Amino acid sequence: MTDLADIASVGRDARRGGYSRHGFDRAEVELRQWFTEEAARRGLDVVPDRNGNLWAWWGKPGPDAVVTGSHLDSVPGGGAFDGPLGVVSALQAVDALRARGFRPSKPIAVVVFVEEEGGRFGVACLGSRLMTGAVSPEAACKLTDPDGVSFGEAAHKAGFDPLRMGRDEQALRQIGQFVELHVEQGRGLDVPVGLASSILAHGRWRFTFTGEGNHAGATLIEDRRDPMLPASQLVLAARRAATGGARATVGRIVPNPGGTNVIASSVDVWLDARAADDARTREVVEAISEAAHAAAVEEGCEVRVTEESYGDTVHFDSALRNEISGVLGGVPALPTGAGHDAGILAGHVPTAMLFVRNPTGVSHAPEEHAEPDDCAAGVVALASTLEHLAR
Ligand code: HGY
Ligand code: MN
Ligand code: MN
Repeated sequence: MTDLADIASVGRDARRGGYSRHGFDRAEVELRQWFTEEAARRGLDVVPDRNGNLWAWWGKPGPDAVVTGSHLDSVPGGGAFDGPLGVVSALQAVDALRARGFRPSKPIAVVVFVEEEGGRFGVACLGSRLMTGAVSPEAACKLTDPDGVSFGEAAHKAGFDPLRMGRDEQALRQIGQFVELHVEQGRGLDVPVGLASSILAHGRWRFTFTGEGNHAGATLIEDRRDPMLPASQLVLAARRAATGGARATVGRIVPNPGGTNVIASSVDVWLDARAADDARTREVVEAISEAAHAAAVEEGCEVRVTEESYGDTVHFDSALRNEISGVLGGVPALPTGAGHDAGILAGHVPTAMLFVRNPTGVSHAPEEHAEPDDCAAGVVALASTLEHLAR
């Protein structure tokens, strides 16, 4: 908790509440600096990889390492635990292992992935997707933030060479197992620690509605082609389509130009849709797209849909999960609707996730919270897991 307190003032968002810490922005760069100092204080060698991720090594970097860690960036106005709890718990687990004189027979690494939330450049898990090749460096470096700054420029400014980015075979070969500790983001865990069984299929789609910008007062209703109308229909269609456990969310609508007395000329709407499998997710998005197109035609507007990111359902490695559950004396396994870097790595290396109880289940909001005793239980569980895997 003192480590979390150390960074509690970094990236506070006075307007939204909570934290806004995004890939390579000032707050996240400050957190990278904090992580580097904390790792160095423990004698861990911090080695940035070529995709913007940081690796702190206990032992010489080598194949079959036991890797843990998470991310330090947040959603806009996010909570204090989503991401940082996994990084801080990893450092605390190293301390606990050192305190009991454990000497790992394999390298152990604590990794911090960049832009996990996609809060600045729009694609979630960008650092782990670049490392696994799930996103090409060309596509990633072209992504821009709301001010038009590209990921490539921001990465370059932070000391990374965009031309060297891309699938990192060496980094992947070094990972024997990856175990990410994370605050639970729903209300599925009623004991201090659990394990993840699966992640919903999920993606992000951008809908751009185009009509005719005009004067809010001088334009008769019958003369309007107002893109805000089909945009609003999309929001309602998303809720209608999200049945049977599926989820569909519009959390971001940006009218252009965005004046109170101006009929927008275009409106961008981002849809986040998730469901138990690929077919169901696509079905939900299809239903919403149909409603959006019909509403656009009704209002004399055009609409363009772009899929910005997508990941199929993740089923975590049951052998590794059962092995860890055994080490911990049997903890519940639960599915999650939240995406994680562990979800990206699960397709490449044996991967598991430890969850720490979230008493309210609220996440991606300033009210996100985990009790100190449960956080401590998480550190104990992670330390036991690392000791078992690296013995
Ligand atoms: O959106 C997610 O599920 C994750 O927090 N990036
Ligand atoms: Mn998150
Ligand atoms: Mn997270």
